[in-house]
Amino acid sequence: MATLWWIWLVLLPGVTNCYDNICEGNICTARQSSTRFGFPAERVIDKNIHQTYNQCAHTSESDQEAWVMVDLGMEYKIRNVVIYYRTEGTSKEAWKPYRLRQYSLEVHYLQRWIQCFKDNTLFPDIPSSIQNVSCKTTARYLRVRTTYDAPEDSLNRIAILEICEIQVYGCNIGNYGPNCKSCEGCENCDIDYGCPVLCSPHCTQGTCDFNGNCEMGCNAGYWGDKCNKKCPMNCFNNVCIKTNGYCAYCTNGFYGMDCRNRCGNCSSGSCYINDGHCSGDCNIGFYGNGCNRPCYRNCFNQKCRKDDGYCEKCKSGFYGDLCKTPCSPNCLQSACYRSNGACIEGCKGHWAGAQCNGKCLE
Ligand SMILES: [Ca+2]
Repeated sequence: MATLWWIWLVLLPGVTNCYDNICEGNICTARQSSTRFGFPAERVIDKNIHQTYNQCAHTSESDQEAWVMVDLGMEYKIRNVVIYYRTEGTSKEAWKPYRLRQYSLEVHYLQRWIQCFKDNTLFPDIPSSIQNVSCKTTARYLRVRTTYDAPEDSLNRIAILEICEIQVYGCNIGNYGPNCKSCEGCENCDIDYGCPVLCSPHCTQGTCDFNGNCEMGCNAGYWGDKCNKKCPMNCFNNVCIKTNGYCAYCTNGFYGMDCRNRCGNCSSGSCYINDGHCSGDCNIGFYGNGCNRPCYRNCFNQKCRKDDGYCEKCKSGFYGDLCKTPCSPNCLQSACYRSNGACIEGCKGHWAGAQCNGKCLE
């Protein structure tokens, strides 16, 4: 159990923030706009994160603008900054970090101060006493600055800061990632992701994020996060959906989500993408929703009804709904009525009856 406890203590800082704590190596210095007697600026970099007032720096009660500045000694790639502010106890009367409302975190870069973060807490809300602020930039100097005059204070137009520790996390220039690996010389090395990957030539406008994902969509013909997969060949205009590669529409004559299936014998040449049904008639000789079933061969002129294949007329010599039954061989001209097979022109020779299948009496 003792061993487990020790492992937990060692691992915890790595879990919360595994970038380099830049001031860990004693190179940083700190200043503040003014100092209340006994509360020097150095306390913000003394590696003591206790937040009781006598462990903290404290500006005096005469500033209209208060600031606390940390000099890292040289330029670094900064990722985030953690600020520990004075707070004492959890009771209602205990000291709270109300003077931290509206503070800004600024970095000095290219000869000027740039704002990384601005708090927007309004009275009576209180900011958290531990601020973890993203600040992805290159800089040597950082400062917490405020002109905020808290209504809790009776003093007029006074800004005060009581910061106990400022931790700056990042890497040496040219390095990135939780273990500050080398960027290996690339430009635009991101503190989190390192060197930008080459975008696929099929990203719209050639732009992608640090993982290579095309943010603006894909050029025609490609899909996928990185636009490196080809659309199916029969998509209309070669355009398919970026997330799944399905065609939005098919070129004439094809259907299915990937437009691989050929339409049947639709007279328009095209069919519905989801089921292949023809919107209009079938070509002569076919029936069915997809017009892919041939009409019965004894339909006159190969014409039949789209719904069920019913022949419009029968070829001479056949009768019945589907014109499957031959007329009696004893009908003159082989002609019979469709409905009942009765011979139209009468019977040959010695045959009698409606269908000419009875013999005349001798
Ligand atoms: Ca401290």
